[in-house]
Amino acid sequence: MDTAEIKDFIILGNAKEAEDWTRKALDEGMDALTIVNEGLIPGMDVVGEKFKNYEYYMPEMLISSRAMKASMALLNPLLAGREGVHVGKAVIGTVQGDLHDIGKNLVGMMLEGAGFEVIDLGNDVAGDAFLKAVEESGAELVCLSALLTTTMPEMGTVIKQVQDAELGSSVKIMVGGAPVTQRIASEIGADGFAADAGTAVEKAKELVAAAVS
Ligand code: B1M
Repeated sequence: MDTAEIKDFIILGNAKEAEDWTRKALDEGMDALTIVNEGLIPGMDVVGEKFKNYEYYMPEMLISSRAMKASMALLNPLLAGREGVHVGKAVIGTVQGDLHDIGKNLVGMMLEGAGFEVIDLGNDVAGDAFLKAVEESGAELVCLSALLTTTMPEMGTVIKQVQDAELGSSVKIMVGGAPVTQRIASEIGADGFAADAGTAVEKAKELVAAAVS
């Protein structure tokens, strides 16, 4: 089977076809990570580009995201159960007041695909919830997403809350989302910033290595 097919199902938002294709590919022995890396992520990359170019609007975005989730539901248990690919534990969420979660979900999915254990708190997440999740899970990384200029400052609030909890250098914080820049990330005291889901994985690995050293 050709991963170009699942990529197209994601772009077109065909959830049923994406699910059936994934099931069949796994039955035929295709590697779960190959499906993520060669099918789902490139598919969502195209969807993201179409968004930027005003070719796709919210409904298309949501149905593509639903197709991706249908496939991921079959892949997640296989990725999570892999021995030797666990590279770190990350708590991820969209900050309080912000309901946008498509990009955050993509970042979470990419992290899982790369071997991270991901604790997804969803959207509109209060600082206390981030802190509680970190303390309970022992995660080395907190990933904050914000899509609104009005909710970006909330990332700074969460960062301060985590810093005040004195967890030391064992916890690193990465921020991202369309309006976020490296300059803003530095200003609010984040340890790292990534502009997209692909670079988020590289940055996450870098930060986790720094957290445990
Ligand atoms: Co809203 N929205 N929205 N929206 N929405 C934007 C963000 C906006 C730019 C649209 C516009 O005006 N042109 C604008 C924000 C303006 C601003 O603040 N500067 C906006 C607004 C104003 C609003 C409302 C206020 C509208 C209203 O009600 N008047 C409202 C706010 C609700 C709230 O949150 N409280 C609102 C609501 C919504 C919906 C609920 C309808 C829906 C969200 C559905 C959902 O997410 N489940 C929605 C959507 C879909 C969008 C747009 C159209 C698309 C966002 C998206 O999913 N992009 C957006 C306009 C646009 O971008 N063209 C818009 C695709 C996604 C893959 O990209 O999220 O950027 P993105 O994620 C990328 C990177 O940013 C990065 O990686 C991802 C993949 O590469 N990334 C990270 C993201 N998080 C990261 C974290 C990291 C690292 C990288 O590390 C931790």
